[in-house]
Amino acid sequence: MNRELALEIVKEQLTDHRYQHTIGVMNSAIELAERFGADVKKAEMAAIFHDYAKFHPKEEMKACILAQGMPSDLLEYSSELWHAPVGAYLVETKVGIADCEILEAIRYHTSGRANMSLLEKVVYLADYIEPGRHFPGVEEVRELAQHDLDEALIQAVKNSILFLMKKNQSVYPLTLTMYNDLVMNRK
Ligand code: DGI
Ligand code: FE
Ligand code: FE
Ligand code: FE
Repeated sequence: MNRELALEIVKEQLTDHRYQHTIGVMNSAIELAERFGADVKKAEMAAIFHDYAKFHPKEEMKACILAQGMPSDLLEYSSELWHAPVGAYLVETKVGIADCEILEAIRYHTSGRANMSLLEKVVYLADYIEPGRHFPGVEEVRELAQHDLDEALIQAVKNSILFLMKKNQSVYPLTLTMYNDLVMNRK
């Protein structure tokens, strides 16, 4: 699928603001893929579709998680986590993207996980540093992303965990696993 068609398909699912975010993630993902040697075309596709399910009705996402045998512990944690695995499923079944690497990058773009593939890392980080993001600490992550993918990811996931903890919110176990994995395998 080419970029124009992909963007046309995803635009229908998103608000204007979220579509602009998607364009930012696409451009950042391409840049990171070029810099760190990931597949640029796959990074572009995964980025375009990463938030495909962002505005899917919660009840439908819940039903999808149960019906498709996705980890049911997702339902105990923030509903913000759901659009990632549900998005991967919809992008496969409704959009017709069959590439497993692209689908996994969509599936894990919110929670992260241990042993992330290069493509998963690129999409996760692009989602965090795209030019439209303005949260505290993002500039430091952007600078790290100039030369060290894993250090940038550690900083990004650490910021996210601290952000959730400051609000006394739960942290999904895979996110903690992502942090531990990156820190324990630090070069
Ligand atoms: O969809 P986006 O807003 O572009 O970004 P995202 O898919 O990374 O979603 C992040 C949201 O998910 C953010 O509002 C925080 C929320 N969230 C809730 N629980 C967790 C969580 N994010 C992570 N990484 N881990 C959690 O346990
Ligand atoms: Fe998202
Ligand atoms: Fe994210
Ligand atoms: Fe996003």
